[in-house]
Amino acid sequence: LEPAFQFMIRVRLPGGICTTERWLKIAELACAHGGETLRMTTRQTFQFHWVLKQDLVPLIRGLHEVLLDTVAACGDDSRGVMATVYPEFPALQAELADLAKAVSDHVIPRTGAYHEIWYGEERVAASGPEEPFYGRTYMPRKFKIGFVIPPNNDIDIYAQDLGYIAIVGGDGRIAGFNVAIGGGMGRTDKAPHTYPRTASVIGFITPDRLYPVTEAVMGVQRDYGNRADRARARFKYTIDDKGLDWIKAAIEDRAGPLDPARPYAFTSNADRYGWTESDDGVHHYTLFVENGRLDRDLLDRIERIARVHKGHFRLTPNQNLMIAGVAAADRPAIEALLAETGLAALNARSTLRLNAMACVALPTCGLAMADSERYLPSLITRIEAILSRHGLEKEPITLRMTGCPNGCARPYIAEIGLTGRAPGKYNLYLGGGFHGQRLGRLYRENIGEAAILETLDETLGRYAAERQPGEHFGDFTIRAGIVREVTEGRFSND
Ligand code: SRM
Ligand code: SF4
Repeated sequence: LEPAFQFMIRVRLPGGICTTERWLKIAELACAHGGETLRMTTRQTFQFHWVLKQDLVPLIRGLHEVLLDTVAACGDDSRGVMATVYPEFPALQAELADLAKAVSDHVIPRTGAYHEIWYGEERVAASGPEEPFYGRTYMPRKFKIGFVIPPNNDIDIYAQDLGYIAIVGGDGRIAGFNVAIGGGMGRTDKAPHTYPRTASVIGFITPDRLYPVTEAVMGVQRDYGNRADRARARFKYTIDDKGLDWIKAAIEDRAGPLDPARPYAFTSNADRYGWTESDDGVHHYTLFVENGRLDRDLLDRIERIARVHKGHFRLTPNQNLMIAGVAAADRPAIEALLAETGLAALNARSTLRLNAMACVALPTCGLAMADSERYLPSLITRIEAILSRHGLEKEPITLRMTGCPNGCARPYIAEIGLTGRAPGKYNLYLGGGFHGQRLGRLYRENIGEAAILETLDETLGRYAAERQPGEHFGDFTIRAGIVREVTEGRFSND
């Protein structure tokens, strides 16, 4: 008898944009082939879990019916391209989402093998090289691209291999992008040559240079990235090994000089919950979905909205769902459905919970050392009690947990980061920047719940008593000398 292999399937969904038609299909496929559960991810897409081998073909063909696929959702290539969801500037946001899709289409592998394997298509002889950019060996490692419009850093630009920070001109249009390179979160325990790194801003380009610059940056990593040691194969290490100036010069050799970076400022990396109205009079509702997990009940409730909603959905980089593009006249009907289905009540959560994320971890992630998604909700309940004791329940504090040091929920740039070491044991990081601009530092190693709560009680208690007006928790832990600031882009444990 053949073992019943089970798989995780990740969809390619640039910018997290999902039409209602696609939503309904994806939910149907999750119920038919994915254990009646669906996961919205930290890179704005869907993951199916518990997919048995015999369900792979129907699921992938089902996605194809709504013109979706899983190309480059995994592998040593350009991964899911992110784009801000923040609805402040709707026209710019739409432009950005289109660019994210265009860049994604431009840099994904061209191979016809996917079509042959999954859709049963005949092999067509290629007229030139099948992979003009990737060649036979692809990238040394995964490569992640994202687009953002300040002041909200919802996509965590400093965690991307290549980030584009939109600079808006006096005419209200995108004048170009600051280029940020070398962000990444993954590290390995007991391997100090691996570390998270925040991206470095190296210059500014006009929008017409997006393709050549993307190709140049990716090309430099393709040609100079470390192919001997997988643990050091991400772009961040190539930059640190060769030096930022060397890498910048290599990019400019291929794509021409970059202009000096232009000023910009971020204020937060959180989602804005509930209704917002953009300046074009269109409404958007951001719904909190704890850790992005959609069970059958939630899928059924959201389906009722998908059946009447005339706009689209956006998956947010914080694992939440935006019901986007609701015309003023349609808002009462959506509002009524949100109330009737009880979905609106999901947003009535503590500020801490609304600012928290956990990666999947156990039971499906083969790399997990500890629980994350299954554990964080109950840990938050206990931290909420600490916060109310100190009168901090309204204070926005980012908290992120992962089940291993790979950092899939970007914990190293959270104000409180917890990464799994062993069942029930976590490393605790403090001092991360409120809008994702600074790495936290390891504060307590391999501790269990009692020690986590005790440490947070103490540090949050001091924060309540000693903070300055408007001071964020991460900044406070540094000013108060609880942790030393990480001043370099790369994380240091010493
Ligand atoms: Fe991740 C591997 C889940 C975002 C860094 N990640 C995995 C795998 C596929 C485990 C594996 O290789 O066997 C996890 C699947 C678990 C499961 O059961 O579903 C997994 N990663 C996730 C997701 C679903 C977490 C979530 O809760 O949302 C995110 C899916 C993103 C997507 O839609 O494409 C996810 N992973 C990230 C991020 C965040 C980001 O990209 O903004 C990171 C940190 C940024 C970075 O890449 O540096 C991240 N995942 C990793 C790493 C460490 C990479 C490294 O440089 O060392 C691994 C391990 C690996 O690649 O070998 C990994
Ligand atoms: Fe799995 Fe580790 Fe990523 Fe969590 S951080 S999903 S445990 S690889």
